[in-house]
Amino acid sequence: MNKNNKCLNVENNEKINQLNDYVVNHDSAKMTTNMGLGINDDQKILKAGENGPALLEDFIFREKITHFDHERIPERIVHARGFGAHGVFVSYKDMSSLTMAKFLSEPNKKTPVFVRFSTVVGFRGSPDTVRDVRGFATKFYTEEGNYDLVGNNMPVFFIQDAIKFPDLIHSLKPEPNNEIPQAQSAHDTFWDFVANNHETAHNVMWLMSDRAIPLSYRTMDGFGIHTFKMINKNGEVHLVKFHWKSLQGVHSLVWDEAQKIAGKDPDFNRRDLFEAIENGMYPEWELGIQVMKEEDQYNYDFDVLDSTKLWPEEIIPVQIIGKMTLNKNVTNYFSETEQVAFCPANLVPGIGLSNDPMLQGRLFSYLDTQISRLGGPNFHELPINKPIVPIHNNQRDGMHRMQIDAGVSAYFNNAINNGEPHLARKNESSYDHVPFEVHGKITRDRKNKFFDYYTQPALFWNSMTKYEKNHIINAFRFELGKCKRMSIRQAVVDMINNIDGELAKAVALGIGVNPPKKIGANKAPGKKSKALSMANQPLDVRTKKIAVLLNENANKKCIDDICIALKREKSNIVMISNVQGDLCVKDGEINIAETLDTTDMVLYDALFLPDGISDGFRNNNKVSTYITNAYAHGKPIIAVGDAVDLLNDNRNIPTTEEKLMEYGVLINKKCCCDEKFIKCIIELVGGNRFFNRENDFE
Ligand code: HDE
Repeated sequence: MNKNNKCLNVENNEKINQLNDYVVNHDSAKMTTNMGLGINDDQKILKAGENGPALLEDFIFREKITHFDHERIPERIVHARGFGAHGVFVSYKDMSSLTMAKFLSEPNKKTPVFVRFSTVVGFRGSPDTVRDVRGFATKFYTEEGNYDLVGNNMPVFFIQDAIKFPDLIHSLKPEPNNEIPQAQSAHDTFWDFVANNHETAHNVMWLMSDRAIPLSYRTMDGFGIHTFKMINKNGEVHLVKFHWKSLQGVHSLVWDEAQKIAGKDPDFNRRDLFEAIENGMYPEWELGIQVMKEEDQYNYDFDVLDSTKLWPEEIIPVQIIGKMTLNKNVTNYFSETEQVAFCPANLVPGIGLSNDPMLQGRLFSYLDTQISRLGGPNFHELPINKPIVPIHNNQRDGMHRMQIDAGVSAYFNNAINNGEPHLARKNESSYDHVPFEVHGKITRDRKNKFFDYYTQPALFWNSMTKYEKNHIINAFRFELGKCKRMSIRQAVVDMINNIDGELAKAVALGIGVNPPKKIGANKAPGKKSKALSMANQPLDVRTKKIAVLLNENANKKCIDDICIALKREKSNIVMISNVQGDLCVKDGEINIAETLDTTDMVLYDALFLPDGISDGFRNNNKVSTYITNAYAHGKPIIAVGDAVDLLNDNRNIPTTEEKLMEYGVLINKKCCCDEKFIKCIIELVGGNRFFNRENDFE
């Protein structure tokens, strides 16, 4: 078997070796044309005399420019903005009682993976931190072929039927007359779609929640959304939903911060993932499944084929079956992340499809879109898409065919090639569609439970803490407040009234429309699901970014004591002052990485104001903006020695000592940093945000 079409060893992560075979290193290399001809000048065009016109004859120029002219491919219609990384999936246990999928067949089985995270709406160059659903697409390179789990960071979708997808996306994308706004749902056409398609209610609640502005790709969960099937060797079928549970905890930005980051660092989420992997802080997710017996599917108040409904985890618990670690950045963004092609129809034996009308439509769309995006039917041969098992069939030719198919028979049955490639034999892995009976008339109708649009959104609303509810109300007010047509605002308020009347009233009061005439009763009275809230998620101090503001009066010992302890915990410390370079402070030198202008507090998780800086930074507007933003966005603040005075200047920050820790402000006027104080810092920096600083909703 030749090198390019052989079975690779999954244990040794030979997928990476396979990719490496394509990596070209340009070190110590002579420049050539694409034909291998040596080039000694590619900076000046060939001309008829020094002052003369350029010559068409200059094939070196023409080749360079022609390639440049064609170096863009169409961006993805949705999920255009994304970032990917390689990793490995390790199964925890033998799942063969549920599925014959080999990558889940024994404990500790390793499978190489590639994951691409994305936003949905924005163009390829749009900012990372917009309010949007995030894509969470995973390609498992298994020994039975590629398996793609193409999910999102929310467990439900906006619509119930694939045929409506173009309508949804047309309403979400910038409006067609002026292509405004970019990467935003806050405009008339989206909310007009929502108001006239109430099946969107559930996903809209998630979109208005903090889940839509993740702090990091590392701090998001993932969901396969649809119901899938798991099939074991005996042909027994179970219904499953897939979950990725972040071991970093699920954490988000706050809206004001997210908007500011969109300008200060539009690459915020991709930079975070890239740097975490470069620094060896590999993010991890556990794979979980919810399992339902086929015969139980009608026992619930939701339809398992409805993508706008979740299976409450309290009713059907998530069992954890493996762990994924992302441990390698791509070598080339375009070749890998841009050219990767996912498809929900990329399945392995043991995993099957349900009749969810969304999922069924997706099976068609993904393959279809790749053909125009990647320029033909051979995109599976691109290194990132290539399985780790050999490919043999009678498909031939097409744009950019790389495989050189030997022999004269490209058909089946044949005798010329002894009937090869043969159909998989009993002892060889192959895919069977699970047989099941279908009754009924051809119809476009749906079952009744599909039309219950409001119960699960109410469950979501009821499960939120007070601050999460406030954030949702604020988000609705922001988004609807951007709609020019008052009739759309009113229609959405009336729609939310079906979920919870108090929510509808609170939204209406902020956007100049009437609260509903009759305040609606909550649609899921007394019901909650703890799994839906993001509050009290675990979080640790590793990879947290701490901004240290300093000037020439800073006390170096104080900085060293605290920073060394935080670095030991694998936090990232960034020194910020008025100018970059080495700064002479009282008792030594400190290298300044950023200035108050080149960076911003919104890019950090905590603020440290060391002893000595007070005089130099008093009345400095930039410094007070750092402090104000850190406080407004719920971030821990540590102030030592005279730097405590800088906090006292900010009227929002509590000054009563016993309240300080409760509000995440840690001060030490004595400027000595004993062990107890440092322990408190680590606990504070490693904890959650302090949303109790926010005003209650008015
Ligand atoms: Fe997608 N979706 N989608 N989608 N989707 C695409 O495929 C589509 C849906 C999701 O990082 C496109 O390769 C239809 C649900 C992700 O490359 C396209 C419907 C979920 C990604 C497409 C849906 C997703 C895509 C665009 C309605 C969560 C990015 C480029 C039935 C379970 C994958 C491409 C990546 C991408 C179609 C709904 C997730 C146009 C028709 C539900 C994560 O084919």
